[in-house]
Formats: sequence, structure tokens, C-alpha cells
Amino acid sequence: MQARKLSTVSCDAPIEQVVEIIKRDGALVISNFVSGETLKSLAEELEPYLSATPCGVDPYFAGTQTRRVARIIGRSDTAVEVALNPLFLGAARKILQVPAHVWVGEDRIEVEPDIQLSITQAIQIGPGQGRQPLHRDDTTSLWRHPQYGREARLQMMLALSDFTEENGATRVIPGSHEWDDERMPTQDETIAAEMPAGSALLWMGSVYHGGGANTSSAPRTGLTMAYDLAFLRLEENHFLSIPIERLRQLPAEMQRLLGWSCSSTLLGWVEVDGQMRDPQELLAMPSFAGAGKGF
Ligand SMILES: O=C(O)CCC(=O)C(=O)O
Ligand SMILES: [Fe+2]
Repeated sequence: MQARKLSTVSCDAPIEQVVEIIKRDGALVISNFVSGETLKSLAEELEPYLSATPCGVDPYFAGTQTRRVARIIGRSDTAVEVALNPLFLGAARKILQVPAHVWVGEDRIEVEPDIQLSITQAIQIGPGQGRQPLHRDDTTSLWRHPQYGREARLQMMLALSDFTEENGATRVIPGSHEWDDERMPTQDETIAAEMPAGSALLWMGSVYHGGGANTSSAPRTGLTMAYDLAFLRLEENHFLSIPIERLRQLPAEMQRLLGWSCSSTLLGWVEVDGQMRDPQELLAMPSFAGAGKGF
């Protein structure tokens, strides 16, 4: 389907309706996703980080007039409420946690995949920023389409400022979750997810989208988060079990194989001063004292 406007539901819509529309169109807007009070707290908690963060250096994807602040759950209490929002988390569970049947000996059992909060990022598109290339967010997992019977990601963008066509509202191609991997997306097929501050856009990882161009004189600020299928991860948790001192003694190749690395599709980055950096760079910084200890 090719709608000219995204469907919008209110924040008290039943979860079944939200899931039905996302599965049909690939995306939808939820109005009043957070209250005015929550919006104010988020702005207060995130603004110091946004104003201290330089714009990106990558002219192709991240944008040189765009600020990106990650590590949000470590930095904002209110963001925890956003991540646990029943419509967002509930829709993610219903869309992603499709059970698989497996044999264990003579038992045919049903296993439900887990999900994890895969990315949290405040994105501020400044005046003069051009359009981001259209992409599918499930490219991080090199997901193929048509999907193997399951989606890999549900993404959310909460508008912290109003989102308009002029200031760079996220551009979406409704229905593109049904396209195969041969079809190229074009900007002509997109529509801007215009919404007032406090509303949120939800879209599946298989939907083509991208940040819009900001032709206005004020920044466009959003908070994005995504839940991913959690089975594309290491079985053993080396991040928790191998002390940083031991890790630093290991050859770089071993460090990378333990997960201290970025994949070619950018999985595993860590935000340092607003840039999405390879963990290898973090390990090389003498000021890095270990996970969660700051740098
Ligand atoms: O900023 C936006 O509106 C979208 C950003 C996005 O899709 C991305 O960085 O993957
Ligand atoms: Fe994206």
C-alpha cells in the first residue's frame, strides 16, 4: 500500500490495533505518547548532553549538522519510562517475539526469542542538514527480505520538538516492509512523519526511512530507541566476565572476537563525544576504566 499520510492513533489505543496497523503499513504515529510533564523532564535531562555534543563528522549517514547523543538509559531517568512504555514495549513483544519450534531430543518445544533495547539516541537535526539516505534499520543485522517469517526490529522516534516537513521530520515509505531487497527506495515515495512534540513514530526495522532535511531556522529534536531480537549476540557474556585489565593484555584480534569491536554494519558502537566509535578506540583510551565507569 502507499498511503499519503501515516495512520495516527491515540495513546489509549489497544495494543492489538497498534500492532495491526504497524504490520499493515510498516509504521504509525501515536499521539500524546508521553505527557507534557514527561516531555519537560526529558528536555531538561537531555539538553546538557545535546548542547555539549559536537555535530557528526560523517557527511553521508550521521550528518554534519546533526547531533547524536547515545547512552541515554545511563543518563536519563525519564528515558527509562519511555523505553518501558506499554504500547512501544508491548508492540515490540508482539511483533518480534514470534515463537519458533525446535527439537530437543524427542521433545518438540516452542521457544520464544528474547528482545533487547538495542539503541537509544537523541538526534538533533540542525538547520542546513540535508536528507539522510533512505535505509532499513534492520540492515545492522543484515536482515533479508522477504523476512524469514520474522521481523528483527521495532524502532520508535519520540518527537521532543514538533516534527514538520520543513524541520526534518523522519521520512518514511509506508508499505516498504513488504519490498524485496532488489527494489531501490526513492525520496519521491517518502512522506514526512509530521507530529507535534510528545507524539511518537513507530516503525518496523524493514521499513525504508531516513531523517529529513532541515530547511527551517530551528533544530528538530527527537529521541529514538529500538528493540531488537536478542538472539544475534554472544552466548557467553564476556563483557561482564573478563576484567578490563585482562582484556587490555590480549591481542587486538582476540579483543575483537570477544565482541569489543564494531561489525561492518555498525553493530556494537559506543558513543564518545557524540560520535559512534569502535570499542577498540575506547580500549586504547587510558581514561577508560571499564564498562559504566566513564571515559
Ligand atoms: O533522525 C531521524 O529522523 C531518523 C534517523 C535514522 O533513521 C537513523 O539514524 O537511523
Ligand atoms: Fe534509521
